[in-house]
Amino acid sequence: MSDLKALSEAVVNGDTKTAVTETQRALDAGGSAQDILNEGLIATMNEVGERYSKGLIFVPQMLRSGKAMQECTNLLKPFFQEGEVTSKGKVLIGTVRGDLHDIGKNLVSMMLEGAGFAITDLGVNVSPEKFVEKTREVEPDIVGMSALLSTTMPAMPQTIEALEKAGLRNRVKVMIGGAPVTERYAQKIMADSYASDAGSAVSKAKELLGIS
Ligand code: B1M
Repeated sequence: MSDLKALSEAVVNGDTKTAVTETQRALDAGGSAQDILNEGLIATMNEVGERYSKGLIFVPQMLRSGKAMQECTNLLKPFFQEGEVTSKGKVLIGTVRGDLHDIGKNLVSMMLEGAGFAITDLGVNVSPEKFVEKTREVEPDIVGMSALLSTTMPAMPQTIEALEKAGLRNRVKVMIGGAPVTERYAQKIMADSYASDAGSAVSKAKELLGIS
């Protein structure tokens, strides 16, 4: 899809206005929202990460790219809304303590919501105590945790432990994800499920609750 090149460039440059225009242009040209998301946006954020790793860009540029991506994702949201909310189950989701990355977590929320789950999104930098408090209040079927930093991954087992101590662990399924997280890590910390991307988060969530 050559049209997505301009979108990708705009996201890399943190040019939100052009990125949004290009997203709309791609949709108007009949592009699928899924392709625009995967090829135009997610792939571009990986490129942004590589540029940051190589020292070609710095945190402010990364932040601008993130903002551009979020705005474009908002435009795509209606295309992923198919199911009837609340019919599938309740998901409490957040990015773990110390971690401010929310683009992936927001995509997972968007896809789950589109598939019919009711979402309570706790945002970023969510402490184990907050997860516990909200689990009591919301009574979710699934607690979802996202982490993008290797340094914040330990907050996942800490949250699971906090749920255990509060006597809530056996009332919920725990799903985890985020770029540094692996299936193996999920098994190690005794999470119930791991999803590598937003699409598989939906199938894993359904699997966890035994629905098709
Ligand atoms: Co940061 N950052 N960042 N960053 N950032 C990474 C993660 C990094 C890999 C960049 C790099 O070095 N190449 C690196 C982490 C290294 C590591 O720990 N291994 C890094 C760093 C170092 C940092 C700072 C420490 C930089 C600094 O300050 N010196 C700092 C930390 C701040 C903090 O959190 N305390 C920081 C800050 C930021 C910004 C704020 C500027 C910005 C975030 C903006 C925002 O989120 N609102 C930012 C960004 C944009 C990135 C990169 C470039 C892009 C992340 C992203 O949005 N990807 C990232 C590089 C990269 O990932 N390649 C990087 C797109 C998104 C769709 O993918 O989040 O992986 P992802 O989500 C996927 C899956 O992982 C999965 O589904 C999603 C959709 O398919 N998934 C789940 C995610 N959560 C899930 C939960 C589930 C299931 C699946 O179940 C519940």
